Amino acid sequence: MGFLQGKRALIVGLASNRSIAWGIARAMSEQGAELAFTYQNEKLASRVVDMAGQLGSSLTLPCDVSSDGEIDQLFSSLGEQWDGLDILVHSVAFAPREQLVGSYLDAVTREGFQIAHDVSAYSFAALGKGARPMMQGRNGAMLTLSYLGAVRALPNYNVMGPAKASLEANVRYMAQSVGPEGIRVNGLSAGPIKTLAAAGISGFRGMLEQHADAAPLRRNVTIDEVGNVAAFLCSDLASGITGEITYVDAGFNTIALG
Ligand code: NAD
Ligand code: 0WE
Repeated sequence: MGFLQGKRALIVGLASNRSIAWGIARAMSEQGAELAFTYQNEKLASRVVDMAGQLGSSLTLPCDVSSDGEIDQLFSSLGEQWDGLDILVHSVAFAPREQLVGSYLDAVTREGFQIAHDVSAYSFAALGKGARPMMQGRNGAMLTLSYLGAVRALPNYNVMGPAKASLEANVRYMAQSVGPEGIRVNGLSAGPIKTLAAAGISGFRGMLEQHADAAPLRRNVTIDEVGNVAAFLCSDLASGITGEITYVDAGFNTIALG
């Protein structure tokens, strides 16, 4: 019997079969969880419906996380299908593309900063607010995806760095807020992986190579490795862990002058 048997998980952030959310969904499904998915817009709907079907799920709902109305609608629709929720996975980030090129102070604008923080950091709190009533009395767990750029400055990640720093602080404040209800909140900081969010970022391939060369394990991580740790963190096996950021990066963050 899987260690997520009987748990219900809502996965936000599936876009393709390369998405980190897909690795997480597969791992959670393997451990016996029942899944629901959201899709950002109608363009992604058919793909998400198809992938959900591959994991035996027919519960797919629209949600653009920049809209309070769509988040409200999401949880009212989910509440009609499920009488409770055990797991919320937030695997969403966005900054306008031109924010992710060149020197930070050249690229950053008030609007770019605001959008990056809204979609990539506030949305976790917003979804957490929506999920909280459905998680009462059942040892719920919330998880978000972060990146090393939250705590180290690196080229081109730019405003996403401050947004991920805000996201990681959100993990700690959300954990403190809902801990008394038995709900845990954690972050998983993944190493670089070639997904849609990484596609078209100039120099990403070189970064993947440098990362693999320097990391203690001398390779990059897969969405399945991230998925397995995500499944663990959201399971009762991790009942003593909350407010924490766990790195799944082949050890890269632990070294210097690798
Ligand atoms: P991805 O492109 O597969 O997933 C990003 C998701 O964000 C997509 O599903 C997209 O639809 C969703 N999204 C963006 N704006 C949205 C909005 N307004 N409303 C709803 N959904 C929205 O890429 P990914 O790499 O799987 O990214 C998932 C998470 O993992 C992100 O938080 C990212 O920062 C993080 N992460 C990625 C890497 C990497 O190298 N790929 C490394 C560490 C952390
Ligand atoms: O968090 C991310 C990427 C998030 C992201 C990606 C895009 C591309 C498309 C946010 N917004 C957008 N906007 C778009 O228009 N990662 C951890 C992957 C990533 O992105 C980088 C990286 C890494 C790693 C950008 C520059 C440098 C390194």
